[in-house]
Amino acid sequence: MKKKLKGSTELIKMENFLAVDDKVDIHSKNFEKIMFIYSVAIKEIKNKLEIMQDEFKVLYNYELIDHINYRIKKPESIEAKMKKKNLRLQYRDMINEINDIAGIRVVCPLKKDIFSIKEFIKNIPGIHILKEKDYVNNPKKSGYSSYHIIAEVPVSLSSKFMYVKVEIQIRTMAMDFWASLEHKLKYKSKEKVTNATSKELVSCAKIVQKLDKKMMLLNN
Ligand code: 0O2
Repeated sequence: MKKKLKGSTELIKMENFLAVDDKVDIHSKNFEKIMFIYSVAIKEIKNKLEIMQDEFKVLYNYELIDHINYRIKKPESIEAKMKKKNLRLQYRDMINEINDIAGIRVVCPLKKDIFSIKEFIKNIPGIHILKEKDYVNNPKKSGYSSYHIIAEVPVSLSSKFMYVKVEIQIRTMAMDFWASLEHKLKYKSKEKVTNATSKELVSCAKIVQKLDKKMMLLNN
């Protein structure tokens, strides 16, 4: 669908921005162009989240958001994820199937904040929510806990306007502590983690859940 917006700004699909049937080449100009678009999407959503963070501090004297991290997925990790998902190494599959090329993480003090933040995000004007994954109420087998939103964020360039996919992860400081360590130890490690270590990690995740519960009670 193509639609004219105000003036000469044209709504285009990200797929129309380049030759999507081309093979993904992480050293090409095309790849650089796409990564630029993802980086603009991150700026757009980061800006909104920072305003939310300041708004709660200034207007309500409440630290809703402790900090915000963001990243563009490394080219090698994009390729690796495409191979793992058995995708064709074409831009079309990369754009349509890899949801976390642009990733932003919102870290908050309390578990209840996660659900407030996700509602505020869903109400941001212009944002399209594509998918939600509640690993807070349903942690992964690994013990991983976080709330994920896959959304399309409006990106405006000088004469083009498009929706770009971003993955937003929302988690408490305690969940973040666990996930960062586990990620270093297991998720990205070349070495196989033993069953015993995996079990220890699951038991640590349970301690994190208890901690988050206690912090909520204390806060109440
Ligand atoms: P990295 O290095 O963080 O980028 P889908 O969106 O359904 O097509 P996907 O992307 O596998 O499939 O979804 P999922 O399982 O929700 O994972 C998305 C991201 O969540 C991961 O990205 C991690 O960042 C994080 N994540 C998921 N499971 C775990 C886990 O067990 N431990 C930790 N520490 N993080 C996890 P990547 O690309 O896998 O990794």
